[in-house]
Amino acid sequence: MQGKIALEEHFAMDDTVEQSVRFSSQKHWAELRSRLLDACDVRLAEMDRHGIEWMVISLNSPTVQAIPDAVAARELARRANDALAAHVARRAGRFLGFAALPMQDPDAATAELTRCVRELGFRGAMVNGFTQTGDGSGLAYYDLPEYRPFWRVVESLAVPFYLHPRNPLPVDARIYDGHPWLYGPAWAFGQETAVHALRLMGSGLFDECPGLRLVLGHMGEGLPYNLWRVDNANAWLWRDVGHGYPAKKTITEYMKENVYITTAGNFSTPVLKAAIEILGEDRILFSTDWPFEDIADAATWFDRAGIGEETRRRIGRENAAALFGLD
Ligand code: GRE
Ligand code: ZN
Repeated sequence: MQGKIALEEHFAMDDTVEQSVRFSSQKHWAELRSRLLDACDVRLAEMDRHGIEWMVISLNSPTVQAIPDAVAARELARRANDALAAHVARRAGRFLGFAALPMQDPDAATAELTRCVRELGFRGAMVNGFTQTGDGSGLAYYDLPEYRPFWRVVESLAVPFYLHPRNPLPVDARIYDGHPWLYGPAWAFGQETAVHALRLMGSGLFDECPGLRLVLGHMGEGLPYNLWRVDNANAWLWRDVGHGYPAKKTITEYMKENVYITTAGNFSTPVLKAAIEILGEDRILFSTDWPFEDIADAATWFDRAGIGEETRRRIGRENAAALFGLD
């Protein structure tokens, strides 16, 4: 399919690229590193070869979210966003930007997103999970009340917020002790991000901000498959014993009304078909997760998946075009 739009697509800067080394084998690191640092040429050639017209680019993970010092986080976010804006400007018509945000300080995050959208033309934010605070052991999840003014501004700017994975801190991940393969994309990323998304939905955030749009990668981090069970349990458990679910609707309703999922890094046709059936084809967006995944793998799979041409056009382009106001 020609004209695809992809939106979980990463780059790195010289001082953030090393954070991705742990996700690579030694054999592949030189290539992954150069693809992360490549602003343009390799990326664009891959896009041309595989029918991707637009790529929304974002900084690698966890970077800004792993800096407990709010001032340092603000400076890195600003520098990354300025660098990304320069890349995007060089390829107008092909590249768009997602802002990195210093969530350590909700006011600074609000100001940076506003600057990125209004002055740099960015189309939303990509935030790498919880933010570390204090001495680095503090965790901020964005359902906390201090983030509500931030969310109201995201809603009013009418841009999506992409919640991207990061690993849990080791102290919070004893279940993975002795099984390091479970960290990262194999399991921990999805587990961490799914729970964060559930916190956002269950907090009532989307009742207060009904126009807010959240994006989850990796086919929804496992959530579509489990929605029935989450809502079923919640329907009879929460009411009389105070389960801390102030939200007005079910998780399924928020997933269908406020959340988009992308195909980034999850190229399984049965999973895609289940997601279409559970959420509807208008909630799903094509992405690759370059350069942690190959554009060729993502696009070859997607272009051939047995979902029908009209559905393919919606997921491959039209849903994202509508979300970003592109066509
Ligand atoms: C990602 O950003 O999506 C990612 C990583 C590291 C490994 C795999 C992966 O940052 O998908
Ligand atoms: Zn990613």
